[in-house]
Parts: sequence; structure tokens; C-alpha cells
Amino acid sequence: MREHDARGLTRRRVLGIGGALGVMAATGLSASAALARRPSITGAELRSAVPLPPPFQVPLPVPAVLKPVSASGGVDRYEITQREANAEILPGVTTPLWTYGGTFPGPTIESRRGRPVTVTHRNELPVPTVVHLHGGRTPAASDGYPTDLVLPAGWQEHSMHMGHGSEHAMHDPRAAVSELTRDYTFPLDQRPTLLWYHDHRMDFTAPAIWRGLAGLHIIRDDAEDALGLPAGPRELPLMIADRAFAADGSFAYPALDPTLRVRPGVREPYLAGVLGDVILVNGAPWPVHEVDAARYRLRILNASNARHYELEAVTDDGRRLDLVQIGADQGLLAAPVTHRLLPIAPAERYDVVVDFSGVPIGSLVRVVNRLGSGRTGDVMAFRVARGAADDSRIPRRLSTDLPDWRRSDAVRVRDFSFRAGQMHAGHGWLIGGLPFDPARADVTTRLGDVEVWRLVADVHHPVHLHLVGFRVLSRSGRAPVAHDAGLKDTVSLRPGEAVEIITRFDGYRGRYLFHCHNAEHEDMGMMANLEII
Ligand SMILES: [Cu+2]
Repeated sequence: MREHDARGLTRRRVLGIGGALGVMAATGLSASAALARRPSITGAELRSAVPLPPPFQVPLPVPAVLKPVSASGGVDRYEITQREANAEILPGVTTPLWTYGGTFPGPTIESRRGRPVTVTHRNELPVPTVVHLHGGRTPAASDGYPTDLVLPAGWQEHSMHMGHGSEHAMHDPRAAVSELTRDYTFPLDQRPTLLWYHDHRMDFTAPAIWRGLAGLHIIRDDAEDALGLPAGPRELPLMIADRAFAADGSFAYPALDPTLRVRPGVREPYLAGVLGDVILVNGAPWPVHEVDAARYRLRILNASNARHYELEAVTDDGRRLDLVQIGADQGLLAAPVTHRLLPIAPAERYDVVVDFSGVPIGSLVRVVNRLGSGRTGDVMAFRVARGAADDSRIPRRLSTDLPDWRRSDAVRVRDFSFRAGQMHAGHGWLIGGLPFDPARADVTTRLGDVEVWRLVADVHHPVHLHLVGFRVLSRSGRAPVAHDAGLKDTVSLRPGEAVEIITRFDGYRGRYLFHCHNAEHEDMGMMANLEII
């Protein structure tokens, strides 16, 4: 696509803030009511039909680190089988899951910066799958485009007339479909950080993640190792995800087609997003973890489909501990930023250090969610079990390699609205007024170009760009907020907000995506193509 075409497309998409605050069909809120209320939740909550355990009883699991099947030739090779498995998530209750390798979360992959990894995924699930490494700087062929399906054995395309999902797959001439297995190659030539891999199948991403298809991938390098941050057992990945449980112990989900084979979508009350009434951390409900009275590095991911959190660490005597942020989605900040309250939207990651040394031995530090109510107001707890020596530190300078793009570097500015609208004669979520179409060119840009994007929202939309990290330039004309620091790949648009981001499209040419990471919005059209030429 020629550049002037791309510019023409951009002009057609220009929308003022006023445009984005039009009718809010999904919530029934008028624009002024939405602004006044700033609803803390976008979505509707399912209620579990089984008894729920008291908080802070189940120990925090830490996902096992996967061993490579081979490390020869400078490449780490892994194999993961996607399969059904049962887990005891609530004590005494069996929950059937869709898993990577039999567990939820899936196994963690640990890598070194610049050392390539190949993961052979084998699909033994009853539906097609797609793997995306969120935050990865990945060649397009391994980035998990939603129509690049891995089909299970014996899969037949079903009833094309019934679901637009199948039509999309069939009508995307560029789809690279494979049978049973696919090798995903990740060069990992990027800043060290916490990534996550999850399903990204056309029209069915949200229920597939909900059933368990999510895992962590950590990239490290020598410079980060040398900083002296808390490490070993004092570095904990925390994948936070809400779920609800049906009477038979399975994860409840309001899918129109519970087989997830043909018809995409969710029942009407849940069109804005599916929320659960149980908060899982690393797959355990409201867990507790014993810690030393020392600094801990908590690598937090919000893997929820639609739930936002505002996290606080509160001691038994009501004191709020500092959450010292050292990293964002795409790695270390330049310098630490101290928060008392940390908002986290779906797919965002925050790397924080919490110091338990001033907390009385034997007492609890609760991680609470100020956006929750009742049981969803709790996330997990740490029990400070013992005094201990601590030679960790938080350097005042954490990194010196953050990109410093300026507005004047940008060769173009694009505007995108993220809002509710019509899709296939029903409810959809649209970018620039359009539902996703794999065959349409939405953004075409040249490798190496710097661009400013202005994103406006009706309700909450966590916007994610594949391939590249970006920096937040402004929020509704004002300076970014404290937790916008560093290099991000997902930015939380709050209701009625306009956010400017800046990035350089480098890495690889090819077909990528940008989309809302409210997983239900994503399945209902809120994705667009990003073609780098
Ligand atoms: Cu959204």
C-alpha cells in the first residue's frame, strides 16, 4: 500500500473527543453520565455456583519453569502440548481446563535476551488454536495472527453459514493454517521483561484464555542481573485473573456456543466484558505466600479478560506499603517510581519491589483491589514469617536504554476511536467505526517510521500494539500519569479519555495487529491490521 493511501485512511478516521463520547450503547450511559461516574468496571460479573473458600488459605503456586528439549545450535527448543486437564483450583472441587502442558497457568519459559527460542505447540484441544507471545518482538509468521490457526486432528470447517468466525478463517487468503503442530520462533532481541503467551484465535480468544490458555515468558539479561534486585525465591511472578465457577466445578463463561467451535460471542449482559467473582493469582484463589522480612520483586500481570484492578499492599495495622515500580510492560524504567495505589488494566504488567522488613513477624500484608467490592476487593496476602538478611537493592538508575522519541520525530499522526457500535447486525466494538476484517488494510507504515497515535475511548479499553513498545505522551491533553512511565505495549484508556502514544515501527516487516485487550471486545471486532512494509 502506498503512503498516500495510508494518509487518506487516516484522515477518514479522524475523530474528536466529542465523537468518542457519543452514544454508549453497551452501557446505556449517556456521555455526561459516563464522564461523571467514571465507571470502575466495564463488563458484568458472573456469580459462582459453588461454595468459595475463605481468603488467604491456599498457598501461592509458582508456575514451573519449562525445560528445553534441546539447547544446541544457539537455540532453545521447547515443546508444549495444548490439552484438556483437570485441576483442583478450589479445595475439593475439580475444574476441567484447556491448558498449555497440563497446568494453569502454563509452564513459564525463561530466556536470555537475544537467544532465540523455538516452541513447538501441539494442539490436542477440540478446537483450532493460535499462540501469541504478548510483548514479543516477533517475526510476523510466529506472531500468532488470529487466522494463522493450528487445527486439531480431524478438524472440519463447520457450518460456515452459522458463524462468521469460520468465514473469516476461510476468507483470509493470507492465513497460514497448520495441522496439529506449529513451530513458533522468537528471536527475543528485545529489552528484558515479563511477557505472556496466550491464545489469540479469531473470534474465540476470550473464552480460550478464560479456560486456561495463558502462561508466562520471562526474558533476562546480564545488565539486569547485575542490578542487585531481589532474586531467586524473592522474585515472584503474579498472574492475576478473575474467574467464576459453575455448579459442576468448571469455569463458568456466558458463551453463545459453549463448544467454542462455531458461533462466537457472549450472552447479552456480558457484551462489555466477562468478570468473575473469584480472584486467582497463579491459578489459586486469594492465595497466601510466606515471605521473609525483606524486599521482594513482584512481577505482576493482569491476565483477566476484562477486570481492572487498583492494587494496594496493606498491613494488619492499616499501613499501606510502598509499591516501588521498577519496570513496565516492556522492561525496566529509567528510575524507580513509588506508588501507594497501582491501577492495572488487562494485559498490563508492572514490575514492583515491596519491602516487608518493617512488618511485624507473623502478621499479614494483604494485596487488595480498590476497584473490587466484597470478595473481589481481596487479591492475595503475604505472611511475614521470619526475619532475614537482605543484600538486595533498588538502584536509583535502573536502565539507560529507553527510547526517547520526540513529537518532532513523528512522520505522521493517526487518530483512532475505540467505541461500541454495530457489527454483523448485532453489538460490536469498533476501531475507527469498523469491526475487524483480516482482509482490510487499516494501518500501513514503513519500517523505521516514528508515529504518534491518538486513541480515544468511550468505556475502558486497554489498547495493545503487537511488535512494538511505545511511550505515553499525554492523557486528555495533560501529562501522563505516574504509572505510564517507561516503555509499554498496552495502555489503559479510561472512559472518555484521549491518550497519545509515540512509537517507532521497527523490528520486522509484515502483518501485525493492534487491538483492545478487553478480550470480549477483541472477539467482538475491536482489532485492526498493522502492516509494516
Ligand atoms: Cu475495549
